[in-house]
This record gives sequence, structure tokens and C-alpha cells, in this order.
Amino acid sequence: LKKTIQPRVTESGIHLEDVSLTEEEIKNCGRIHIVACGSAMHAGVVGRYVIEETCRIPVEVDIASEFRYRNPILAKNDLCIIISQSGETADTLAALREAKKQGVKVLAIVNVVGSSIARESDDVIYTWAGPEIAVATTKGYTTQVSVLYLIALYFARVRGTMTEEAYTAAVKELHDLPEKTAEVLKVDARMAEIAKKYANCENAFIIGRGLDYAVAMESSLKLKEISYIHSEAYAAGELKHGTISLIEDGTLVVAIATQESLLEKTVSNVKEVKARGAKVLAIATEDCTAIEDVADEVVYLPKVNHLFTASYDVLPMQLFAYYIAVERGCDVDKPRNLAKSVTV
Ligand code: F1P
Repeated sequence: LKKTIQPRVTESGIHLEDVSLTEEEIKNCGRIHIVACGSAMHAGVVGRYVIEETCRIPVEVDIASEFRYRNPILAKNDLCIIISQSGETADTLAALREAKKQGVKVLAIVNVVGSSIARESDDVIYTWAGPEIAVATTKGYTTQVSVLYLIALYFARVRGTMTEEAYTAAVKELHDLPEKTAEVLKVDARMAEIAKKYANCENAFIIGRGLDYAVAMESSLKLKEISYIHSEAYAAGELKHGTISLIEDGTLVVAIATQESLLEKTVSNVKEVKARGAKVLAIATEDCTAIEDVADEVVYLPKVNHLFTASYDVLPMQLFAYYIAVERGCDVDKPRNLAKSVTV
């Protein structure tokens, strides 16, 4: 698994030229439905934040295994984005067929070339992440998120919803992504050290706001999948509506804090859990130092464009899950009860 948390996967030639969507279709797009399972669905949640902010198109994210049971309402000028590493997940394929049945265009983000989802979609963008050698996905997620950024910027350009300045800054940031990823991966030894302290915990809460909540979802899944720790991702503001009663002395809370504009509120949520005895680990960017006053320890990442933080802050959390699993003697490459793709 560890080998797949690598810096260079985002360099591998993802491009949009082959997509058949016309500029007219992009301009007239009324709503985007992102449908996927597991980590791919979590990548979709990142996509929702980034697309809505940059393109001002409403985006819904659906769990593929539920999509067809809620009799989804799709309009002809909607776009369905299907995400699947394997391209063979049964529920995701069924969702794709439902969208096509309703006459909606389907754009797939897939890793495995020629897979069923790639073949049945109107358009496919391959993530070129290479073979996923471990069961729990890591680079699959990172590359899916990168493709969603490209879609967001491309659509924003066509729709004229970003200023030239914001667009240029975003493009530059994407060019720098592999280098900055390598920089972030220097937290490796630190995460190993921190994991030792928390290896015996049985429950964890991962909190964040906005894009940080999206990453909390994926971070929580990684902990569950490979280290079998019961963990919940919570929108930081939602925690106090009931779930805070589960926080007791020593409960691990990971606070993701990379959105400077939301920091004050996240700091106040951390104070609330600290007051109930939680141990708080924060993953923060260098512009969010106020978290230091309330957390027990902070892992800092370089300041980056706020749109793309998900690509960076997920890395320490993937490493954290990995090292906790190793400490607990779990087989990280073949976690119990998991299959690489769920085809039934
Ligand atoms: C979706 C997924 C993975 C997860 C597990 C089961 O797969 O939920 O995210 O790690 O392996 O399947 P896919 O549709 O992206 O191939």
C-alpha cells in the first residue's frame, strides 16, 4: 500500500482533448450528478466543492448503490460524472445505465482501460494511475481528484466563471502539484511516530469544514479499511448536534484545517471536544496556525491554493492509517473482508 502513496501519479498525462462534450453543452449544463462508490465517491465530494466554486454549476454527489433506488430526476441538459478506479463496480455500472436510460450524457473517470464503465460511457477520462496493487485505494483517489480539478477549470474557462487571475493561479498550482506532493510526503516519519501513540485507540472522529470535510470522509474510510479502527467523519459544525456525546477522555479527534476562511469556527469546534477530554491531532496548512493553540499536536503542510488542498492533506492521513495498521499487525495490502472491486 505504501508504495502507492506516491508523488508522481498526477504527472501522467491526463488530458481532456478527447472529450466530446461541446462548449455549448458545457455552457448550458444545468446540473452535474457525480455518482460513485467508496473512495471514488469521496473524490466526488471534493469535486463538488471545487466545481461549484469555480463553475457555479450545482453538483449532487450520489452513492452509486443508492442512486437507482431513489428514482433520480435527471434533466436532458444535466451531466452525469461516473467515477470508478476499476471501471467494474456493479452499483456504479448500474447507475451509469440509469443515467443513460434517462438520456443524460455520461462522462466517466476510470483507471482501468477498456473496463465496462469506460466502454459504456459517452466519454471517458483515464486517470493513468497504473495498477492498484493494494486493495485500499490511495493513488486512485488522488488521480480522480486531479481529473475533477481539470474538469472544473476547463468548464470554468468555457463558462467564464473564473477571473483570469484566479484561473492562471489555479493552473500554476496544478503544474506544481507533483513537486508539492513530494514536499508533503516528508511528513512520513512524523506520521509513523504519531501513529505509535494512537495505535491502541478504538474510536476516532475526523472533523473538517468545506473541502476539509470531504477529505475527512476519505481519511476516515482509510482508517476503517486497513486498521479496523471505528472512525467517523463529521462536518465540524454537525458534531455538536448529538455525536459530541461520544467524546470522552482520550478519544482521538483529527481536525483537518486547511481553509483559512473557515478556521475560526474549526478552532471553536476543537475547543468543544478538548473540553470533553479529546486528544486532538490537527492537519493544517501553514496559514492556519491558530489551530496550534487548541490542538495537542499539529502536522503542517505548505500553504497551497485553497481549491486543491484535498490533494495534499489526504496524504498524511493515508500514511497515518498505514502506520496505525502496521502497529496493530494488520495486513495493509489485503485487509479483511475487502475486495478490489465489488462486481456483484
Ligand atoms: C470502489 C470501492 C473502492 C474501495 C474498495 C471497494 O471501487 O468502493 O473505493 O477501496 O476497494 O470498491 P471503484 O469503483 O473505484 O473501482
